Amino acid sequence: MVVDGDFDGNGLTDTAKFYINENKHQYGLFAFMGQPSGETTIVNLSLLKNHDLHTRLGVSKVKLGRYETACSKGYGRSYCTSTQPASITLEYDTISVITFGTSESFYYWNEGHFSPILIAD
Ligand SMILES: [Ca+2]
Repeated sequence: MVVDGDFDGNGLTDTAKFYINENKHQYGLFAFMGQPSGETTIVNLSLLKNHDLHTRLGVSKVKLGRYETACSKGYGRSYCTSTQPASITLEYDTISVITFGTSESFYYWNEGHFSPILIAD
């Protein structure tokens, strides 16, 4: 499960990938961010404990555009906040993580770092 894209819009290719640690029963989603220096910066996007869950996860790249979030769909806009807005507009390649049958979250580049947001649950 690997996704390539330019997640931060710096013109260099970045890669997102799940890694599983069998010994610790953990898995994590990591982004490998290409830097102008030629180095790669690694960002840990999420670390989860139930490693059996990985068989039900999918990661993909999202098309640019405007998306309604779970906040606006499920709970009403009055519950939306600055960190969970009613909608987001994606200007850069964005990582989607789907837990099949359960939820979809985006990890999108927002003001210099990745922001997670729940799109559907
Ligand atoms: Ca990039």
